Amino acid sequence: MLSAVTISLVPEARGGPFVYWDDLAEGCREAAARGFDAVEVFPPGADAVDPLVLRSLLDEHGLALAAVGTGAGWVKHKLSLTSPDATVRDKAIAFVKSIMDLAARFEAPAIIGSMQGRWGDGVTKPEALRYLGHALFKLDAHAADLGTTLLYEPLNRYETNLVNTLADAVTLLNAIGAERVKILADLYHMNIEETNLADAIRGAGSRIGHVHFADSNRRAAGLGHTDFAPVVATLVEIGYAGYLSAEILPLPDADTAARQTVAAFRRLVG
Ligand SMILES: [Mn+2]
Repeated sequence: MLSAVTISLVPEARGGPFVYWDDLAEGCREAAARGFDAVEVFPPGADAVDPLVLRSLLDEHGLALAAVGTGAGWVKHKLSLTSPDATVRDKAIAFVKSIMDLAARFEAPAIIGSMQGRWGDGVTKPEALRYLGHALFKLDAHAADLGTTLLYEPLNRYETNLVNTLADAVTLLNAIGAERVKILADLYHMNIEETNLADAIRGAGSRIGHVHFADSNRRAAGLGHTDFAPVVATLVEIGYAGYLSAEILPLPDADTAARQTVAAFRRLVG
């Protein structure tokens, strides 16, 4: 397993679970100084990141790109894959594709989290799940064209009412036959929704393509009450070799959160 840390370039997401903010170069410099293997970037849009600049920053600091978030499509542009408006759904798919195109240049996946939206306000649950399945089916094909993968993230009940557990995500992905869509297991969301973290990870098994490494309160691992030992043991058991990416609040400050994460990662993973 490898370590990663989040960098947000989206002012509208302020208060969200990102360690570094606003400055890609500074975020990469700090990530490398703390000893992370990779960065996970949350951009306002695909055109906000110059691939040549990102490439030189990653090379300069010996970092990889772990993943790229698409949440700004919702936070900034109010796009959703399950909007009642077909035009909005199409724009949401186009937004995700543009992020996938950027990420694929770095052999990284894009993440679908808040872009999945929710049912209600003109959309029934079956309709929303149909829209989501349709979107993931199309995006799975786009991932195949790019030779990449896509990450789909179940969220806790306060952030979506569509898919809250890893098991429900497996059911959804099996139903549409998606081959290149992997599940993002976010340990903070799971802490709210799963009966048992280890059992949920074991159940999703090889479907898991990325992990958001956060404690029970969305702070750095070790600053909440999650027991990480069985979580990491189960990730080892299923053969998970991807990232543990710190999508966490920068508390008490970004540097302390980063140092705490690296210390926990080294203690747990070695
Ligand atoms: Mn997450």
